[in-house]
Amino acid sequence: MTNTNSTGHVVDILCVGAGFSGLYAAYKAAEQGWTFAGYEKAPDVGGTWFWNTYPGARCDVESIYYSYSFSEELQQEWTWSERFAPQSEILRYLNHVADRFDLRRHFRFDTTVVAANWLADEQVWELTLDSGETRRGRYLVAASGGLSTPKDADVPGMENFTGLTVSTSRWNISLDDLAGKRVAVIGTGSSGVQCIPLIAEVAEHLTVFQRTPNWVFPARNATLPPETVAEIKNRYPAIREECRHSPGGIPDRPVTDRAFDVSDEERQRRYEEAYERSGFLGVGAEFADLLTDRRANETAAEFMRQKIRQIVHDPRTASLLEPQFPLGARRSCFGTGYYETFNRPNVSLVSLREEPITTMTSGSIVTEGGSYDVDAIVLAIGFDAFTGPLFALNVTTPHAGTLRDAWRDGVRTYLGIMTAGFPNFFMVGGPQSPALASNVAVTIEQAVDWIADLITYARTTGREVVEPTTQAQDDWGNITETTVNQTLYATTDSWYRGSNVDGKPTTFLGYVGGVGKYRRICTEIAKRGYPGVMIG
Ligand code: FAD
Ligand code: N01
Repeated sequence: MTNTNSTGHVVDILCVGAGFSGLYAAYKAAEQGWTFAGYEKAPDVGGTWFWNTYPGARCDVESIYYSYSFSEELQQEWTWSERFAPQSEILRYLNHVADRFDLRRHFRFDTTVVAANWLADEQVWELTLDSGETRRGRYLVAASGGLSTPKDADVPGMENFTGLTVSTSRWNISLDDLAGKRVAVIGTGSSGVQCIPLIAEVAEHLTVFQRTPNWVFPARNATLPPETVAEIKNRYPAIREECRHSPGGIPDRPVTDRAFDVSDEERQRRYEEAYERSGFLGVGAEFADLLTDRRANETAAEFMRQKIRQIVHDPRTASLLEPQFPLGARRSCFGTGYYETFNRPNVSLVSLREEPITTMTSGSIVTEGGSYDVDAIVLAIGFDAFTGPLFALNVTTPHAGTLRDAWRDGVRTYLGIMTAGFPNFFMVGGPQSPALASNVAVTIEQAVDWIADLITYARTTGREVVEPTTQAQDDWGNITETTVNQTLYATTDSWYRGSNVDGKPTTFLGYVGGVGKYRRICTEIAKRGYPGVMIG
């Protein structure tokens, strides 16, 4: 069970990535008695929580749910300090998990996988590492993350700027380095929304360059009192079970009535209550039809726009901050003092819709409307989601070619876990899985368990090679498309659809039917002996 396989030696499981997914894959392999060799480009475990160390980084799914459920001992001994733990605490947790279950020894760090080739004659995967060494294994698990490849800095003129430049997803400075400086933040998704208020506190002046305003709900973070922690620990198994069978991977708050089933006053009252509650079951989930009916959605959207106008003093700034796309149709943001930040005298907002960036000089950002002198630029421009890290693996088989070729017109998967033409290749939290719109920790555990069950099933019948049929894959593609087309997600461009990256095919990258329903589908398939999978 050690990560020492040399060329020629074949381990059971090769794995890329040592975040939430890779760590659980290593745990599972050890439990099954399988040999496992994991590779991680970072110097340590943590994945997302290793790389995204920008000020204000924290989860927005409550930590008591956004954590592993596989070990009762682990969930009893670990205590989350806050409702939404900061990045440093989540990283500490993942390090604790690695140590607690002795997982670190299964990974080689500071090692990037640059190619993965299926050797059809030998029926093994061969990884090429950045050192030039090769490693072989029967199964390849891409635990490489959905949001692990930063988007290229596609802002005009970046190469001219000679001041400090830092990206939220590869943060390598301290907040103090921005103290007293004229700072620009480009991007107002979840990362921008979390760091903007903190940068504003130290910068001499902060200019926020916003292209699309997003919906920002108050995070309402708080420390977790000991009695709440005790109560959770008491009920943890039941809470986890609820998460597994819920729509979003968090305990559900089922609503059946629709926005126009109630009076205007009642609707307003309920939105107010939901706004105080916040979280993923806040305003956007107050009525059953908010993500399927545009008129219904507009009632919630207008409620939130009013909040923005109430908070932000300058009417023009408030109006620039008001999103115009349906509430929740992109990944919503959860902020602490976000809108309030725009009332500070040292903060200004530039709408890139009104004045796009044309170029930069050594010390300024030039837009169609003017020039802004800055000492530092913070890029919060997001990720090449899902396909970015997968394509970088150069996964190739003799008959299907590269994954990039196979998915030239858009992603094609079976359950978001496998893909036709690529035997013994698995993705954890992959595209077309519920990872995009759920508590990802739940989806990760479920995917790893399902993969392990499939391998075990194949092996107990004396077989080693598993690959989905194109029919099963097409069927899954149709299910994900049909499901999303019933929602307002389908109406809006964002990384959810791949439209944030130039040239990327715009297919929706997730299954939005809910983690509970997805689990039922996957379990049923397993019970029926994996009818969509060729096992040989
Ligand atoms: P990652 O954590 O991304 O780990 C993948 C690892 O693979 C990385 O360490 C990477 O270096 C490594 N890797 C990739 N390619 C290679 C290669 N070729 N060679 C070697 N190593 C490679 N989800 C939630 O559910 N709730 C949240 O609150 C939440 N907050 C988030 C906050 C931020 C700032 C971000 C960016 C994402 C957040 N997410 C959240 C999504 C988050 O990515 C997942 O929850 C989860 O951390 C994914 O774990 P993972 O192990 O699958 O991938
Ligand atoms: O990235 P994003 P993110 N010029 O793609 C703008 C998770 N996460 O890192 O929308 C100017 O959402 C872009 O504008 P537009 C979460 O799942 C969670 O913030 O393309 N602007 C947008 O405003 C999240 O959804 C947390 O018009 C440019 C922003 O940059 C996902 O990660 C925290 C630009 C990018 O927003 C990604 O979030 C952080 C350009 N060339 C991340 N290119 C939690 O809170 C892009 N933009 C748990």
